[in-house]
Amino acid sequence: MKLITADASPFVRKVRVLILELGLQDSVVLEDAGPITPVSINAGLNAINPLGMIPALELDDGDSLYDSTVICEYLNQAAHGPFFPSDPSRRFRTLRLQALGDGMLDLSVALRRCNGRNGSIAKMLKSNAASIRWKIFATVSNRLP
Ligand SMILES: N[C@@H](CCC(=O)N[C@@H](CS)C(=O)NCC(=O)O)C(=O)O
Repeated sequence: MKLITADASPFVRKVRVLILELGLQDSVVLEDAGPITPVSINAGLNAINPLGMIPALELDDGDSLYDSTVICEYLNQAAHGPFFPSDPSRRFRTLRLQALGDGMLDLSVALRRCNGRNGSIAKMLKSNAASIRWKIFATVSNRLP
């Protein structure tokens, strides 16, 4: 399998942590995606993920998977890992925890794009980020999923 990556991507790091946890280092080759920007097309990446986003996983049979949530669940199943339980109650708590983490990562990516910018969208995102961070802190410290 080949994981299409970029060093700065927190979603790629999430998948790479799972690869280490599952002991799959020898089964997954890492390949840098090359230049990715929101306003340009990376043809090689788009052939694997029409959304043009990383991480994307190329399977040995030529098929591909994308979105870190799908990739993580696939890798866990391939390695018979413990991270996505099948019991419904535990499963949905796990998926909720993943959604919480992904929400924080989405925010971090959006904020990085605002760096050094002070337009109205950047200002709105920064103030949303402060509010969301406060809500996350309050939620997580009171009742961890
Ligand atoms: N929901 C996606 C989010 C992935 C994502 O935001 N990737 C960013 C890099 S951290 C990306 O590829 N951005 C390229 C773009 O927006 O064109 C996942 O979980 O895989």
